[in-house]
Amino acid sequence: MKLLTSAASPFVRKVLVTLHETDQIDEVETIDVHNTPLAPHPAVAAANPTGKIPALIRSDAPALYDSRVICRYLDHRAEAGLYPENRIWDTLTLEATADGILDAAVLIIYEERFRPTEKVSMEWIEGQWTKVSRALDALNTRWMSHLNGRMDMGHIAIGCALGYLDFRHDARQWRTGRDALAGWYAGFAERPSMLATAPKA
Ligand SMILES: N[C@@H](CCC(=O)N[C@@H](CS)C(=O)NCC(=O)O)C(=O)O
Repeated sequence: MKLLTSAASPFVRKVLVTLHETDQIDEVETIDVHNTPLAPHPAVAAANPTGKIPALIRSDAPALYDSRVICRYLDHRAEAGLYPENRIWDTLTLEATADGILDAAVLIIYEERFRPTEKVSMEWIEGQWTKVSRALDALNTRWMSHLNGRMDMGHIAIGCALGYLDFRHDARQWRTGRDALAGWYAGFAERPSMLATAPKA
């Protein structure tokens, strides 16, 4: 299998952490690509019509894309139990919360990076940050008992989302007023899978 990656992408990181946690990292060749909304890499566009990474190219079947699909496929392949039946809807909602944080956090970076300066909308950026902030509050108040339980895909996704906030939005200081979540992340960030996949610019 070949995985189209970038060292800065938090969605790619979800897949890499899953590969480590399910002991499949040696079964995938990673191919680093330069991919932006304005200039999708040809290999990415060929594998995923939406032009986004990660995409997983398989030799015997069509490419898979969207981190949620790839992670679920990898879990199924390894029978790793990252989507426990007894709390499946919570697990998927937690993953969706992480991906929602990431969509908003990545769009802020794109707004600043890919739009002409005079067209950058601070109001729009703050609207995106409000989504992040609301989701972080929900995690800190409503999701801590899940996060403090046995690891599933929700944990991996939230770990990657918080790692991305540290990487790209450090100045926003997401930990302030969210001690429970910050405490949980301090432990999760020390997992070997997280240490091995730290984002790079
Ligand atoms: N829902 C997708 C989001 C993937 C995504 O947004 N990837 C970014 C890199 S972090 C990308 O490839 N962006 C290029 C674009 O938006 O055209 C997933 O979970 O895989």
